[in-house]
Amino acid sequence: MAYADLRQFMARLDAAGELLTIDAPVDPDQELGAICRENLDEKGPALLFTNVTGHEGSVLTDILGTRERVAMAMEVEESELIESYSEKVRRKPITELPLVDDAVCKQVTLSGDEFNLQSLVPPIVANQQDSGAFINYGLVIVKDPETGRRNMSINRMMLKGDNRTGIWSNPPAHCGVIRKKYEALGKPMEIAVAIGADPMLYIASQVPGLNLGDDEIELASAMRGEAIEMVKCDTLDLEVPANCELVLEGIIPPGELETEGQYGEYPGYYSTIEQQPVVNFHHATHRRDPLFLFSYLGIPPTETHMLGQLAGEAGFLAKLRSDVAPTVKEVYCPPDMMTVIVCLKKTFEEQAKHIIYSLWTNRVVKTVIVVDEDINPRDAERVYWAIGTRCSPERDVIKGDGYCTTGPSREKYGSPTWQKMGIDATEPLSG
Ligand SMILES: Cc1cc2nc3c(=O)[nH]c(=O)nc-3n(C[C@H](O)[C@H](O)[C@H](O)COP(=O)(O)O)c2cc1C
Ligand SMILES: [Mn+2]
Repeated sequence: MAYADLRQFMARLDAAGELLTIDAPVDPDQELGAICRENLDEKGPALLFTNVTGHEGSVLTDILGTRERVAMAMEVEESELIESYSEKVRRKPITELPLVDDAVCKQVTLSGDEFNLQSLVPPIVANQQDSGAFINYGLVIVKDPETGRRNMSINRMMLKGDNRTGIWSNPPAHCGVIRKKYEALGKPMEIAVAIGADPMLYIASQVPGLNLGDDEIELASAMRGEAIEMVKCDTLDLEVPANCELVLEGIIPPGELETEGQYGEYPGYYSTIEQQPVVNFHHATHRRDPLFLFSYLGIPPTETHMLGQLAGEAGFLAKLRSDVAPTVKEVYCPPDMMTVIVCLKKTFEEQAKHIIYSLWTNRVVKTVIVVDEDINPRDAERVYWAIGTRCSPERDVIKGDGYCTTGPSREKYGSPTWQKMGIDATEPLSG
């Protein structure tokens, strides 16, 4: 049975000893983030903070921080995780999502003067040099103005006061592409942010390789085996999952950009300050005592890396097997999300290079290492050995340039584009 909502999943975590409740007062300014950091490093449980200074409700974090918890969210054994994920993301989306009138996310309505974003959102400044507090685990729901198709993604939103936030979308991601369409039309973009929902929505929101027009909520429905009930927004022509904790309704005006960031990003560095769109929120609905969901972001491991690793290992294996190398044995994605190690039974000499070029098209992937089938890709020392003994840098280290950057890095030469690297650490076939 699929989880009906976040609370059911939280109860399941609790029953499995995977939830720690922290009743002591915790400062949302860096203290909460520091606790999450340490907890992630120790592969600790999900954390429920019931006493966040300056915030009335509880804050739940790190729900998908380990493979074990992702397996619980997908209702499979940990050993079946990759196989199950691969099968579920290939399911036919459930396109008929029931619209309900009576939804728990509408238990409380805040409109007009009653609406105050600050009273709904804990002011979490996760890392020391973040430019302020961010909402960073909201399900951002928008519609393509040309096709009317819905898109759901996770995008950080910097709190700016006056019910206003920033929003950041990687330009090639759908949310960014759709916003550009509204911008070109000179039209405001309606945006709903659903906070706290069935964990499958978070997993589905991070599935790579979807097409513009693919609705992540329809996919999540297929992945959990049951349609997600939706409810109409009060003030927008958008629908949101009916059982979520909190819904924020707002508008992105065209032609308005403001400074956004800096922000501690998934590669482990701060993003730079840039001009980005803003969101003006004007309305909210929520459950009584809404849970707020937050995800610490920074150096791996984090939830973001956990989901990236899972998507990478399952997705790249399927892609490579159907694309350039049916004889790929295994794919290992270390938690950094930028490196992929492919274990291959090579059938033609150039095959490792084909794999490298094929994986570079993924925007997060930076370094691809290909090893032979006798090397366990998860054993770093064996991988180093293979590189040391089977790779001729002149021919076997290949480089690509001109890719768009996906996050801040500390490369030395300040290139505006991203370079990529491939290491063919396979033996010659004839050898
Ligand atoms: C906690 C978390 C925060 C994220 N923040 C952002 C963000 O601020 N901007 C962004 O473009 N992607 C962010 N992502 C990644 C996107 O949600 C992801 O790439 C998604 O697939 C984009 O979907 P889309 O192509 O439909 O827009 C975040 C992911 C997670 C797990
Ligand atoms: Mn999308």
